[in-house]
Amino acid sequence: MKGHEYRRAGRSALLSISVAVVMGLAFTVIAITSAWAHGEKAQMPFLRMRSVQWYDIVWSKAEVKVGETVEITGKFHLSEFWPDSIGYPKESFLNIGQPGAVFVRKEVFLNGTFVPRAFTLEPGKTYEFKIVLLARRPGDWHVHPVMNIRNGGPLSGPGEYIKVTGDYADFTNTVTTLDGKTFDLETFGLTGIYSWHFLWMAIAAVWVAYWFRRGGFISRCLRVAGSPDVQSADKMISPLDEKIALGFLGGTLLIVMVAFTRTEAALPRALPLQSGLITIAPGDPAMNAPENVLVKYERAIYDVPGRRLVVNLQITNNSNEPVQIGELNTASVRFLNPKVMKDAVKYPDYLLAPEGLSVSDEKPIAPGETRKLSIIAQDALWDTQRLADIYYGTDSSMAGLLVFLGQNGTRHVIEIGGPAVPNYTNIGLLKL
Ligand SMILES: [Cu+2]
Repeated sequence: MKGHEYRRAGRSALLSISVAVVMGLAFTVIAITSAWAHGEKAQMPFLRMRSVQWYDIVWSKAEVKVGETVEITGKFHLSEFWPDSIGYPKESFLNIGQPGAVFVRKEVFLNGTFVPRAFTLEPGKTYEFKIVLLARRPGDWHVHPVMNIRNGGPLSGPGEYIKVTGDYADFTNTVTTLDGKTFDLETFGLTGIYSWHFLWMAIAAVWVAYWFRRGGFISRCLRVAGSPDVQSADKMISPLDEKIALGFLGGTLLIVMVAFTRTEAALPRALPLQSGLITIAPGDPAMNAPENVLVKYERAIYDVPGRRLVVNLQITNNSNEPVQIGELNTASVRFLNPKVMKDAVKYPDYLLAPEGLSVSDEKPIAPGETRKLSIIAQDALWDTQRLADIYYGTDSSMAGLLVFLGQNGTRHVIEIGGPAVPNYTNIGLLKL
């Protein structure tokens, strides 16, 4: 290799490093912004409207002390309109979305089954969940239930602030093992973790320094590249180098073997990390019973200038009481019909449109009656929650939960869904 070739190789190496650094910075910035918004808004509307339909979410307390528990309970309906572009929820995991390790997820239940690991969910079914959290760090934290789905990503539910008071120094997280020993997981094994990390870092530093002091890495790499054949390149490594390298290898293996044997002797009863899918018990049969209010989705438009979704439906009331439409819940945004939902609804403000839903014919639907009507979900939340982007979807479709309220207080939660065609001119209501 000639002088200018060395320079060119050096320049391209420098360029690669700069590109890597810039990309690293860019990813860090993206990670920070999405953590700020907890990522929901960054997800495409089809992902949020047609995957996990969270509802009846309750945060048991608005304020807790360090070391106290708080529960998030609720239900979710797994959409029948599950998009093809994301993984089928064969391997799913229920977690929470929080800004760092501010709460410890102590227990999780799905239909009453303890689910510390992954499980399979079935689209079209409704599930009940409970997450028990232990407050760890003082502060005001936004906490969401989150369903992680393999090849589907984290699907976030609504978030609410929980204030944690007290002192982090008081926090303990004790568990009792099967053989009756009690540990504080907050500090258990910490000395070991630090010692092992520092040991390996020290060994690595010596290893790097040993090779680096021979003229750096790039110049040696270029010398190898410039060598006429393999034998002359190999001459750069002396017999002493080889012995030292073997010493490093042998020493490392010896450390691992000795430490492993000692740990085995100290903790003879160790269970492997538990994996595999958990079978969830069937939930309350009422949750998945066939509804006696039938809804046929006819067509929908998303009116872009009006920020509203208009859906034409045909509703048959086979129940024994008159029913009215109270709410449309999609992507955790609740569009309420103020004529039906008269009491104040306790729900995170940033996802609530208290007067967001109107119905073309508000008269209660009588038992036995079939009626065609339009629902109109209109609110600035279509924009602020970036759901208006629905018309950028490759299969421009919506899905959501329609909530009917019976005159005697019965509630019917029914998923509706289908194509939603964008409209760019203000044409008013669709013709029925
Ligand atoms: Cu949040």
